[in-house]
Amino acid sequence: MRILLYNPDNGVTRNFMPHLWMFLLQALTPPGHEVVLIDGNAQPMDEAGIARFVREQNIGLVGIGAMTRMIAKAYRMADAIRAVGVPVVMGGPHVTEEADEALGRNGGPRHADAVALGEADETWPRIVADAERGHLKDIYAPVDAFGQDSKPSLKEYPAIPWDKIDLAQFNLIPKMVKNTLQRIGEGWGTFRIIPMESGRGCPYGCEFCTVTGFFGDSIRFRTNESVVNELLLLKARAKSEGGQIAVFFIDDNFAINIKRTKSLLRDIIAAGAQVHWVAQISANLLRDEELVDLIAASGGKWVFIGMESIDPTNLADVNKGFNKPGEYAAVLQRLAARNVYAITSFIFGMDNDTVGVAERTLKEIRTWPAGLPIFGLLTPLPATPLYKRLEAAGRLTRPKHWQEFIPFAMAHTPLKMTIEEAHAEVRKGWANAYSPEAMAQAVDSLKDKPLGYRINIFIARMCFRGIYFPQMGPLSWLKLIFQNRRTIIGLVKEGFATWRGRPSSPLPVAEESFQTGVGAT
Ligand code: B12
Ligand code: SF4
Repeated sequence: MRILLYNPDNGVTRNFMPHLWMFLLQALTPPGHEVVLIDGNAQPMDEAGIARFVREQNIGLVGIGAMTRMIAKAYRMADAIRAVGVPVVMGGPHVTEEADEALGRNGGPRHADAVALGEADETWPRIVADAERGHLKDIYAPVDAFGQDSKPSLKEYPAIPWDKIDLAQFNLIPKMVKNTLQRIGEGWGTFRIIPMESGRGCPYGCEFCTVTGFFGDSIRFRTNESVVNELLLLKARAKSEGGQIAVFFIDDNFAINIKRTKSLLRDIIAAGAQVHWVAQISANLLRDEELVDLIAASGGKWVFIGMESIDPTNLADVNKGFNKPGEYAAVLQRLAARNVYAITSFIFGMDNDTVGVAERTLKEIRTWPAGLPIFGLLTPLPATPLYKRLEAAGRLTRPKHWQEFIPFAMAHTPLKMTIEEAHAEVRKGWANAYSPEAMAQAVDSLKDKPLGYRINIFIARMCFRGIYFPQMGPLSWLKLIFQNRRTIIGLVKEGFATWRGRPSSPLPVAEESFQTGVGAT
């Protein structure tokens, strides 16, 4: 049977990174089937396009995975596929919580023939076998022999065959410069950010987050050996095709068990498996100097920190009191001292937020080392404690907000400001943090570092700006380049001067500029 695994586009940004679930399920598919992957962010498709694809490619089963924000698109695509007679199985965090919606059991239309609840590592082979026999069940739940909810152990993690998978759709290097760049230094013909997990689960239970409910509060880890081998495979692939890779450790809290993280990082270093990597780590765990040393030595370049708010009352409200705003600056300095920078994520519209929250947050950010701030709105995702609290309080203004997804729009009323005021605060956060002046300041703040760091922060910031401001077409990029022309001219001049000063090393900038794991959003 030919199986298509499809992830819908998020409708806002191009994907800088493919989704891990597709590669994982591909690796877990029993022999005898062929699995095709399409990520809508890399290969945009509409309903007619996917219906044509499944017919022409003789696809016998389609698996669709989606977060809440893409679910409306996922349902439309599923409807189009089912209309041409091909069964659809859906999985992922949204349908796990809203299985009745996907199966049309709550009064709405049916979108999926089957739903895989929770982690599907163990149910997927059964789903494939049932689909082949034409006997798909409605629901596949990961349960043990006693019918109890069971979480897959990651000790027997499958080897994802990165050396063989067709990754053409995930190359971030534009086609027109690919051939030229392939010849630069160690080769830049391809640049891919690859998702990898080293563990699952998070005990912290922040109120707005799906993770503790979905993956559980006890953490399961892969063996160090399996992670190291995967890194080595990816490294070898990049080398063999004259390209580069960076890895995004998608663990929700990569250092949740500091002892184990240190041991993994030591093993990576010992095996020479370092690649440039990004990971999510909460600020409280970055107090450990030795951990930060190992992060830097093992290739860590960017750390995503869910700071959420600079107001301790807000943090306590969402059960994230372990974040201490008073230590944010010190944590970022500690990272920057090792040339590791941070993606700092903030949520506005929290219950203690008032008008002016953006300016107050920006004022703090300006005192920190250069990084990549991002601003979102508190969003009640299905089945989270936040959703339940707001629902009980009658505060949800759009209880089924996912049925009509609107980027950066609240679905409930904050306590101390209006929805419109919260939207204006987010806009202000993005507009100020990514203004040409802020871009220039970020570049300038790294003036004592090699040029590559300045180029990287600039490119990463240009791309991150696109999370909020639509900049998908060439025209919007041209406008952006024009607005930032002074910084660009400065960097080009400096690059030219460096190149002329170091004739024996023809392309030093390219070598240095690969400092960031985050290429484009
Ligand atoms: C990596 C990641 C991202 C990446 C993008 C995704 C990517 N390219 O990988 C980035 C950093 C960009 C990102 C951004 C956001 N993310 Co995110 N992200 C994650 C993260 C940390 C890991 C995802 C992952 O690969 N997990 C590991 C795989 C193995 O798990 P999985 O995807 O769930 O797949 C398993 C099962 O769900 C199931 N399954 C999944 N799909 C399918 C399909 C089929 C057919 C079947 C059978 C089974 C199946 O089987 C898999 C194996 O067991 C998760 C948290 C988490 N730990 O999962 C959040 C998470 C998915 N993100 C979340 C959110 C909310 C966001 C944002 C909206 C945050 C924001 N406010 O801006 C943005 C939106 C992004 C966008 N523009 O679309 C939520 C989604 C909750 C929900 N109900 O939708 C999660 C769960 C975290 C949370 N805080 O609750 N994210
Ligand atoms: S620490 Fe991160 S992953 Fe864990 S519950 Fe909080 S927000 Fe979710």
